[in-house]
Amino acid sequence: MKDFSAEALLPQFPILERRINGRRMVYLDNAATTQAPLAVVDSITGAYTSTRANVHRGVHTLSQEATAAMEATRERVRGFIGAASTSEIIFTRGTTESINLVASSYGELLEAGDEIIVTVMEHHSDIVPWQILCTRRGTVLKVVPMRPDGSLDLGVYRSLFTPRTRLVAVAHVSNVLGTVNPVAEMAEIAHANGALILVDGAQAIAHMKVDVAALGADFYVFSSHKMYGPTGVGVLYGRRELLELMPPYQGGGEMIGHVSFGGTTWAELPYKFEAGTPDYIGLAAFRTAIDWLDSLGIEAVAEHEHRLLEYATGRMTEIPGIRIFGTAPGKAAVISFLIGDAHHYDTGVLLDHLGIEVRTGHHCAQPLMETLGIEGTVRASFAAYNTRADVDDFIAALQRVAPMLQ
Ligand code: C6P
Repeated sequence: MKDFSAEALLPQFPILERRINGRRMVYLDNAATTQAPLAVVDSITGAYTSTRANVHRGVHTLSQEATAAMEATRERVRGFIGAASTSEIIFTRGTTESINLVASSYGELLEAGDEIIVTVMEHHSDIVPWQILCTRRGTVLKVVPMRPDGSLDLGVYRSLFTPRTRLVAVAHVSNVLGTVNPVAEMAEIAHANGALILVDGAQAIAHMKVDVAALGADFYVFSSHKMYGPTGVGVLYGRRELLELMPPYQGGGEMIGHVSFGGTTWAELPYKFEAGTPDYIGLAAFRTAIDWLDSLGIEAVAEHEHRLLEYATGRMTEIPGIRIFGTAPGKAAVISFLIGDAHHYDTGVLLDHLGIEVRTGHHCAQPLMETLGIEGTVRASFAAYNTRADVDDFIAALQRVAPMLQ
């Protein structure tokens, strides 16, 4: 494993030098968006100042360079997640669009009465597209419950399959609980029952090694902005045989073979699913983000984040009145909590006064909140550049605000 020092990364993130309300900022909202290192910012600036031209449309040098930069990212993503071919890497606007693409396109192959299984801890992005599909095609949604610690009940999961089950959609890591779901085992069970599995990797991809083949994922989706990359770009990995069967998601430029009023044919994969001008500059910079993350060593990052998680969790339990939601073994570095009966929003505002940037609310997981019997939580989430000093400041701030709220 590579040597790792979060402190050594800090000069690459000028934003982390910001002061908020006169205090040193501690950025603990990484599950929402991670910050981007200077290398990524430079890559974006470099593209704007030297290679900005539309992709796949020109014979001219600039267009060819822009195209090559974007296609190099496709190959980088392929290698990063262990996909067999760049045909299986579809560029999208992010996790949300990737799931909507599958629900919309693969959904066309489903019939009324076909069943889709999701879990109670899914993000709205992995619930609502399936609900829309159910309304459109008469498919049926089933929900896997969880145990009190926030782990999935696989016994119930197994029992939900019927001959009509077509697809399972599950978060690799819960954005609220930090639970790391056993997706490889879930994939095996799905496949044994003749169903496919879509894995929402939004919260996993920057925090653990992901190999789509080892996981047995038929689809795997994620966003660049949660992995130190630009906003507005993301990935749908899909097994080639499935993508071949699926109809286009959107029509427009680049996704066609030939257009005529007598009938139109589709482009080869992956372009069949990439209508219109993509965010090619963001996509080029996305490769820089992957290079950067890879250079740290994802295992080293994971170990660092786990140490912070353990340290922060241990120190939080010293504070009277704190309730932590999600305690499954092996959980990722996300801590959702409440202080007594205080509203999550009040806690978030007070922490912000002290320079601590955490997320509050339902985290786009309202069905999970309903299950927990709460409206929302305060959530601290860690990334490679967070330090023990960040945790110390966070704990000191909690020690100050907790008595005010109870
Ligand atoms: N969760 C959070 O603060 P997009 O917005 O498309 O990049 O990602 C959506 C999404 C899908 N699945 C999971 C598990 C997620 O965590 C998210 C994004 C952010 O938790 C914003 S709500």
